[in-house]
Amino acid sequence: MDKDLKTIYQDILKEIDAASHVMLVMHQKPDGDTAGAALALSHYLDTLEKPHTCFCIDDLSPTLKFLPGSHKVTTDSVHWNPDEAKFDLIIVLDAGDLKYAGVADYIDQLNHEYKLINIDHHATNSGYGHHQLVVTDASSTCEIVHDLLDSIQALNKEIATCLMTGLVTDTGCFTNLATTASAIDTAGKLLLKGVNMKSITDKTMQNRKATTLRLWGRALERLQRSPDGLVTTVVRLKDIEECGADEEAVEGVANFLNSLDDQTDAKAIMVLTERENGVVKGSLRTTHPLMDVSKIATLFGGGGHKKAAGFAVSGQITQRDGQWHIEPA
Ligand SMILES: [Mn+2]
Repeated sequence: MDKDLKTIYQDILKEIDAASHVMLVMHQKPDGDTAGAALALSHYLDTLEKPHTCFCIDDLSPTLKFLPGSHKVTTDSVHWNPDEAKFDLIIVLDAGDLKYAGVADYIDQLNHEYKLINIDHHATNSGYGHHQLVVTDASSTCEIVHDLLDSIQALNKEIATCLMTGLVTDTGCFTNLATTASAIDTAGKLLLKGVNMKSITDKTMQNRKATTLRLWGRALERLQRSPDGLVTTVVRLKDIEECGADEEAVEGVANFLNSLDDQTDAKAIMVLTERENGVVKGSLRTTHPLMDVSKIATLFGGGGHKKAAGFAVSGQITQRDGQWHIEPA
C-alpha cells in the first residue's frame, strides 16, 4: 500500500479515537455516494460506541431510505449552534468544498476547537480540512471509505451495504467511466460481506415512481434531433405540476436520457427545464468519446464536466411551429 495513504489512515483513525463526538456531513442534495459513505462511517462509530451525528442540509431522497441507519440522518441546524455544538471532529464526505457540502457558514460560526477531515474523490477538491483523504482516481468516496475501514478489518454487512450503494450509484451500476478495476475489485469484496446487490440496484437504479415515469414520458415524446446530432427535449413547469413529479424526477431526466446510441443517433443530449422564478435550466450529457459538453454549457454561462454539464438562463419555454423556444419571461 501507498505509504502516504497508510499515514493518512492512521491520522484519521487517531482523530476518531480521540474525538468525544463526531459530526458526519453529507453534501447537499445527497446522492448514494455521500449518504453511503457517511452512514458506513456511522455504523463503524456505532461499533466503537462513539457518539456522533449524521447531518445533511437536505433530506435523503426516498430512494435512499433503504440504507441501514438512514433514520439517523438529521437536517436540523440546531446541531451547529455555536453555543451548543458538542462535536469535536467533523468528517465531510464526497464534497469538493464546504460550500458544496452546505456547511461552510455553519463551520465559520463555530467558536470551539474542532478537527476537520475531508474524504473525497473529486478532482476539483479544494484541499480543505486538517486531514485530507482525497483520492481522485477512486470511483467513489465509498471506495475510499472501504479502503480505510478494510485496512483495520472493520467491514461488516451493514457497512458493506452502505458502501456498495455509493459504488453502484457513482458508477451507474458499473457502466460509466468511473468503473475502474479497483471499483469492481471493491464490489467483489463487499459482496463477500453478504451485500444484497440486486436489492441495491433495484432500489437505486430501477424502481421508479409512476409520477417520475409520467414526467420522463413527456420528455421522451418531445425528443428532437438537430442535424449536428444534438438531441433536445423540454420539461415545463406545467408538466412537473400535472405529473406530480418530485425534484428527483426532474433532476433525473438528463441522466435517464443519456443512453442514446452515440454512433448513429446523437452526439449529446440537452434537457431544458423550466424552474420557478422564470429560470430555464439546461442539462447536457454525452457518452460520445470526442464530445465535451462543458464547452456548450460555457456558451450559456454555465459549466461542469466533459460528459455532464449545465447552465441556467432566464426565460420561459414556449412552442412555436412545432419547435421549442426559450423566450423572456
Ligand atoms: Mn461521489
